[in-house]
Amino acid sequence: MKKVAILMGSKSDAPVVAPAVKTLKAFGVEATVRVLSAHRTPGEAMAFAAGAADAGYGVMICCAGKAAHLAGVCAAHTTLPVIGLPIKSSFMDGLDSLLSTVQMPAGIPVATVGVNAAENAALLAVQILALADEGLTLKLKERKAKMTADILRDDKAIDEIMAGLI
Ligand code: RP5
Repeated sequence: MKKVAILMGSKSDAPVVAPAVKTLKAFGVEATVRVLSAHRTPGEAMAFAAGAADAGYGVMICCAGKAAHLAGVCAAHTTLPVIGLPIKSSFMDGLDSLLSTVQMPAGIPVATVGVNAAENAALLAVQILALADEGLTLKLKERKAKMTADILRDDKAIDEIMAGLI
């Protein structure tokens, strides 16, 4: 199975990124986590992205806040799918990070998830890898079935829950 590379622009991003690592682990997907910045270590970030396909990675998840150019820079240097995870900043609740990740010029797509949406970034990576892995597809189906069961259980209990709140 191909691996997933998770790059974050700063170690300060780690608490937000952690659920992505946990989710990949739950699916048995091998992940490499690196701190590489588009601005502070541009050469290293570029070299990692350029070599990622040959190194056995199938997807890259790039996490950054503020002027969040990491995903875009990586996407410029690889043909692998790049998932952008915008990290909430102290400015506009992370709208700056979201827009600088998602608004890519034509030709260099970045599949951007929501601000701080680390679990979704990991799930999207698993879904991409699952295209070539039936075992992962099965696990994804099981997870969806559990989610459905959980919501239906909540639906049954909602009158009781509301009564406790009123
Ligand atoms: C970005 O700048 C990082 O991804 C981080 O979200 C933000 C702030 O970095 P630090 O100043 O905390 O290192 O490049």
